[in-house]
Amino acid sequence: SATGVKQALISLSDKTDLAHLGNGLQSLGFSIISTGGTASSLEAAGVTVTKVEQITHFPEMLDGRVKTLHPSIHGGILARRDQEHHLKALNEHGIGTFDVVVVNLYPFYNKVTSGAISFEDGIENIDIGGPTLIRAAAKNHKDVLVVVDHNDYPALLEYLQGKQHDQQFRKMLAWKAFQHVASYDSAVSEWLWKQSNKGDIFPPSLTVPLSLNSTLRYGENPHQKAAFYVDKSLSVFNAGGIATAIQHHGKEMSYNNYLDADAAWNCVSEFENPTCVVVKHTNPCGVASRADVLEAYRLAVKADPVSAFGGIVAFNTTIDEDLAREIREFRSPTDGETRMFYEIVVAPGYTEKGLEVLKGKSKTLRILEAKRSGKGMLSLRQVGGGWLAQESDDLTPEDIAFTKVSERAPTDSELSDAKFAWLCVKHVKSNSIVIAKNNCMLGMGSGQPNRVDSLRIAFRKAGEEAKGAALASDAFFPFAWKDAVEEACEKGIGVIAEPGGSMRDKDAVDCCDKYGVALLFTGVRHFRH
Ligand code: 93A
Repeated sequence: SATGVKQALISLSDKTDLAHLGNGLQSLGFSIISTGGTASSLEAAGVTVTKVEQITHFPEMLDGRVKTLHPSIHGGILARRDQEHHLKALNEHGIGTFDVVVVNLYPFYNKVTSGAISFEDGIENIDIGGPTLIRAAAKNHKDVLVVVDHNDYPALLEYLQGKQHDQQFRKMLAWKAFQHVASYDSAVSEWLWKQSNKGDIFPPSLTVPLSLNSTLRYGENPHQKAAFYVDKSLSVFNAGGIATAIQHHGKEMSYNNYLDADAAWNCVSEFENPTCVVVKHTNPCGVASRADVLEAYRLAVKADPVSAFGGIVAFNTTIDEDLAREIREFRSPTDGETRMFYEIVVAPGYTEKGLEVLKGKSKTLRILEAKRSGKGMLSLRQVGGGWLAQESDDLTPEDIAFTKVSERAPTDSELSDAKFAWLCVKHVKSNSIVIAKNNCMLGMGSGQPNRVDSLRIAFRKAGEEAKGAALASDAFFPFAWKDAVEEACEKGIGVIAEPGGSMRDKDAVDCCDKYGVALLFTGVRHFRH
């Protein structure tokens, strides 16, 4: 500093590892300046501290709103050490330079997500002085080391001891500092938006605080570099979903693993009864609900054993020892011999024994524990140069009237099959057709550029079992209605559920009446592109 003493400014809300930091800096000959609470903690740890007030000759005022906002502090951080007149100005005013600034902010984020706090309390938890210190130090990182994360204390001390000479260290700290402030401000702005707008989820601009969770081995293909970011938005973080899942076992998650696990988890989370969903390439290829979850599992695999091999298996119930054993041992219905192989198992929980047994299936099997995703989420998808935002598709069969438009009304079991098929079809990529019976998906067709092909694929998978089953179509049957609806009727389907709304609706009704098939209009569709 100007007086030849090295000075460090420390002001921390999160005081993790503070004693270690304070002692480390002190033994390196630093004089330590701190705000009230931090100074007390340092003193308690046996570190000698100068209070900020002794430097500013001002008391902390306005209930702490103004503590460090003073030229004696900010001059000492911002002065350019290579500019004579800067140093001269410091000298004239008796200001010493700071070489190290360690700050973390008021826990605004934790406060506003911890439950009901008043608007006034939220406002008081907006840190002003802290970000100002961080930004000033980060701007002058050439001469000031700025630390915002206690995980960086060891590296800071090593750097000051001359033990590490990373040329980029100062820049990395400055980058991290601005990131820290930026995500802090985005949390504040998101909260304010929510406070001032009645549930409108589309603000005029979006600041999504995305935090790097991990770099991935590669993207969809090995020649694409990839990374995984976690959304730290107030509304999204802690709202469940695959990004916050705990991995108990197995190989690291890949880019495609995240996509598939997300699809499986979202689908299985829709069901109330014990349910198993098998996903391959983001599409459910097997879905079954049963009081006995072991049976649900076997049926979900049997729906399409070829696709299920190497797939993702999701449950909405805790996996206990019996179920784990069944998952471990179950042999492919294709040959009755090969044990089924999966990439991932995901469930809301595991018993101790269940987890142990499942871990024994293979070293690589990824075992995930996830929380049900919240509803009313903002869904974002990238297109070249922009993002599309929409509300998540939260409609369930309970929200929908399955209106009979045919002569014949569906039987109770047909109606229940239609609702089950409808819930499945929502999670299959468009154009999608699902055939289901007795709470079990028998066949599905997905992603075809026309509905007739999807329908043929679904029937091929369902085979003879399609007779008397329910068929759901994510959107109405357009001019090709005749092929599709008639084909379904000819194959012996019992009931069809579709949105309706086509100019040719009447033809579809007439066709169903001709075959005595029950036709239900949902009035809503479930495109998933
Ligand atoms: O109220 S503030 O916005 N005004 C300030 O001048 C100020 N200076 C530091 N908050 C301020 N801080 C914050 O106080 C820091 O960011 C840190 O989180 C906290 C540390 O306070 P204490 O040392 O009293 O526990």
